[in-house]
Amino acid sequence: MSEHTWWKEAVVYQIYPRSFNDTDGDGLGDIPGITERVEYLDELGIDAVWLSPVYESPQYDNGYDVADYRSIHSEFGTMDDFDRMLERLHDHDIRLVMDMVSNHTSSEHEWFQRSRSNPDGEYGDYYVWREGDPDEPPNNWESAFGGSAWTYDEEREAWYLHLFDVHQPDLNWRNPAVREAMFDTMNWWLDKGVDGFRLDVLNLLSKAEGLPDGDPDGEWVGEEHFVDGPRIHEYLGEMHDEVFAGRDIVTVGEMPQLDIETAREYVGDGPLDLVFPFEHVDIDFGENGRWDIGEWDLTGLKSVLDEWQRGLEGHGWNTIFFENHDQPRSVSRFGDDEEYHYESATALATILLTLRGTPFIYQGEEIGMTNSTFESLESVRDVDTVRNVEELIDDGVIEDYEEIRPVVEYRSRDNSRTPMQWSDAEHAGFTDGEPWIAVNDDYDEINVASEEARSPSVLSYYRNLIALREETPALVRGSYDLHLPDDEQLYVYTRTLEGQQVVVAINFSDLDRRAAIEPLHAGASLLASNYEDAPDAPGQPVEFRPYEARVYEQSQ
Ligand code: TEU
Repeated sequence: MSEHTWWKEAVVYQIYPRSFNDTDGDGLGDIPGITERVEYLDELGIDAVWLSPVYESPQYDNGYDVADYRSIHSEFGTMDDFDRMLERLHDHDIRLVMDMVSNHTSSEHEWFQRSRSNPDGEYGDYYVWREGDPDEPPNNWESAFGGSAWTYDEEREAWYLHLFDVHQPDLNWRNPAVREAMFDTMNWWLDKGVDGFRLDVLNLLSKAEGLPDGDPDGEWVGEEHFVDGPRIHEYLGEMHDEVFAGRDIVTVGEMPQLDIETAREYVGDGPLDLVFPFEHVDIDFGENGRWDIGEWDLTGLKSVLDEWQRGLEGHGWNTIFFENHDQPRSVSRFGDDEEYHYESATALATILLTLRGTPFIYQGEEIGMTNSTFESLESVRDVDTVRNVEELIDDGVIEDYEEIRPVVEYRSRDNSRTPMQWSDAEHAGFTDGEPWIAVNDDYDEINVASEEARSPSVLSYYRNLIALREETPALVRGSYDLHLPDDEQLYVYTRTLEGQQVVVAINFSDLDRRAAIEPLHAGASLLASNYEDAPDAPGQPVEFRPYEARVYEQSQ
């Protein structure tokens, strides 16, 4: 962990550039589109932007397949555009966190091209190659996007590993030259003035010696040999020393399959400031995993979040998030995107902005954007969804798309990738052209302009709560305690710091509820609520309406 800790006080906003704001009419968001909206970000009150990849890329995985780490994808703009955006953000005291993809590159990256054409050359050992029978992959590892993690390359006459798409070959981190090349790249961006990195699938860099078969019944076949692998701490230690040390930056490792014990090794005295775990957003997986919908309940959600809150207290620092570009929309998933859209979106905002940790808001979450509809597989753009659905059909698990459509509309990453809804103009004011993915049908109701005109609105609630967090030390640094852990409806916790105590009490359900909120004193005063007529002083028992959230302050 670095000695600079501005990121503990920061609220971060994630921009998925492809879907944020298009200024040149090609239907794809761009960097000038971000620059144009810096005032909007400033008004929201956020302190940093995490920008999903904008590097040159063939875009098979929307930029997570990088073809050149030091140039900007032309559809997004130029390096001059980037510099202007960075300057504008900094003028507004907003920091910029880049997304660094270091586990794999695009197959169009020059390194891969040279690696496949010349096994004995400088780049020959840059990727994970295995020779052998072209009909028999080297092991049974699976790609996160479905199917084998290996593809046979006719040119090199060898197999290469790709834990994600076939166009995303895994780098060979055992090779010191690969590590040096990635560290150089990262230093290059930091020297340019960016303020940190979100590091893509960072705990997958180290693959087990000999690449042994994984448990064929595992959730992600092979994971025991590449998640938190044997040399991961060595690699991240080096990364820390070569890149992060002595800089005033933030580092966030994205870490699939991470548990709390392992997380403690990465943050605190470990090499990173923050990690993104996924346990809390995996609670609604079904019996057959991600492409199946399972039941979730509030006690389950509270218990996972509580475990992370307590598990890192006094040791490291949490990230708090419900959405990103890989997750469906939280109001559709955990809330009620119809009858209680405003109430449940703001109840979620309350949790996001008052738990202990650095909150990450994903674009559109602050206006309560919802899951979309995908009528056919042709309307789906996400490589993860398309490949997995095709595999389920090929394997005979499902007959056709229609059978899995409800799951896609619940879970697909495309749900969060539909264009940002700025207004009720054509294409939600996102583009003058044809958007690369269809705009959500509800854009005429849910959009920034209408949120700005309406009071109260999800957007105004976000603005208020971000400001409140900023001016309330207990909400940032305060210790955390959960109350009523077994209550199926109420989410109640306190944040306490040097005599100041904040009590957060939320009725996370669509039913009324009357309950005594034990930690609340008679002298408490209301700081925020998503119901305008919530009383300033709490009478006991408290009467909650559906999804009512209240934040009180009291002396302690
Ligand atoms: O995601 C990593 C990851 O494991 C998942 O969140 C993944 O998106 C999916 O749900 C499959 O299990 C990161 C990026 O955030 C994602 O957009 C990329 O597709 C992926 O890595 C590969 O770079």
